[in-house]
Amino acid sequence: MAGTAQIGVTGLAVMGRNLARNFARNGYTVALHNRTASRTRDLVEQFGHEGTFVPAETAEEFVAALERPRRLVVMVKAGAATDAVIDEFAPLLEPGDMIIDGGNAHFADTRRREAALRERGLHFVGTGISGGEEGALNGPSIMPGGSEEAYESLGPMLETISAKAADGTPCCTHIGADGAGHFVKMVHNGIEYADMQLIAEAYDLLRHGAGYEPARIAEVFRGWNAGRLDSYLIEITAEVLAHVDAATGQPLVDVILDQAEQKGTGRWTVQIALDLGVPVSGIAEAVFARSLSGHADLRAVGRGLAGPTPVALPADEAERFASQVEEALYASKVVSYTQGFHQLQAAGAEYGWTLDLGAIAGIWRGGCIIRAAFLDRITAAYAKDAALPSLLADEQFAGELGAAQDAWRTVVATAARLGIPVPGFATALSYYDALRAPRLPAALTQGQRDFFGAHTYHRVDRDGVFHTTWSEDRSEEQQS
Ligand code: NBP
Repeated sequence: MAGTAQIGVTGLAVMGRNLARNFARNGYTVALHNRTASRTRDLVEQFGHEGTFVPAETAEEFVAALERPRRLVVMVKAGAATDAVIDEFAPLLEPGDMIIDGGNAHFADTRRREAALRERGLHFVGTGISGGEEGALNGPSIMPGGSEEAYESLGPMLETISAKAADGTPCCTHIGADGAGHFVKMVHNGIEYADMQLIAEAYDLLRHGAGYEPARIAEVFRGWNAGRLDSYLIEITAEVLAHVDAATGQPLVDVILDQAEQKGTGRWTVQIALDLGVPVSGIAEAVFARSLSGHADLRAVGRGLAGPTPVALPADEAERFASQVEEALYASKVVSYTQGFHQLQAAGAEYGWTLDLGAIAGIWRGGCIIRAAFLDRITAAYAKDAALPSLLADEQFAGELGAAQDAWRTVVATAARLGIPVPGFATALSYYDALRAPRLPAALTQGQRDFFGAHTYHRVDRDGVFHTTWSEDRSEEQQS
């Protein structure tokens, strides 16, 4: 007998459990399964009243509970566990059935799994899900890859449980074939790293440059949140900075150990950007800044190095500086999104995905950590010109960065003068200036390469490939 559940979730730790509840709360009948059956029973005991659940103890029962074509969501620990679950379930499924991997898989694993399951007539839908446990329950941003055919069957359900943007649009769209969904989720996380790093630098500048205390900085961030920087991350930054530690009476931020951790998706973004040859320097600096913070021994040695001790600016200058920091933060943020979207464009070309970059920005407007008013602007930029080569080629963004650049330069220069590290702000400004430059010193790099390794070069005035015999000051054209 065919099952009745429209969807099933296997893997009922915090993410899977909340996702299953989200489906049930939206009126779907949800089959439940977990390797350790007690988790399944707990869910039904605690939340059974929220909707219609069909608990299953064995894989066979679980598969039998699903209507056809079956939609089976896997929410287990990414990596070997995902392969183990696929190996367990795939033999029980029939052509046309769908396995939806909602974990944080590496997109290359997703491509491998999709290809293998396609051979067996099964759809494998690697799906990026952003928003943590709260998002999983109340509406995440959802980035499904896989085939069009699978999306036709699955998409409406995912759109129903997804977050909604302020204009009511679901934060879910079909991203593209095979691993496209997990790729986009990965870049989303990389951008999140960059956003967080830039905000942290802005805080450091306000603290040690403007000389503001955390409570005052919280106020500044609240003000920024009412403007063009309006976003979840700016909002929570104000909350974190305003928080006072109950045990010591100090600002909590002062008693938190200053060593940041990372889960790996930011690192993947940078690793893959290197493979694709895309400069995502903002994301890379964010990953490196976290790494550096964790090298406690190195930092202990480095504390003795010479440098200026930051002396806060006079009060009247501090206020102007704070508004310049806002401009620098906004401009640097635009650059890190520019770089992230460049990576998406490059991946689309490399892996044959037709990515709708405007729609991708659109589904990050709700549910996820980087949700921000500013994303509407990215959608608008791609709506104007879907083939925009870079976000900085958009007139509006270019105009805003042009208007911000004096402040941006002042902030980076002031940080250097005061000895405040701003790797994110500085690399963003360098990227901007490198794009503006009529000539880059890459010409010299090419000369050096030809000098020591006969790597050849191109000329600006003639076609062809050239090599100079440096000892004889003789340049000759080479056949390529
Ligand atoms: P975990 O990543 O902690 O995984 C625990 C689940 O995996 C349990 O259900 C566990 O079953 C199951 N599992 C493991 Br471990 N090995 C298994 C195996 N060999 N066979 C079958 N099941 C196995 O859970 P989570 O924190 O809920 O995260 C689930 C996924 O969502 C992960 O991929 C994670 O990276 C991703 N995630 C995303 C976000 C986000 O914001 N999008 C946040 C957090 C996590 P058991 O109960 O029997 O041990």
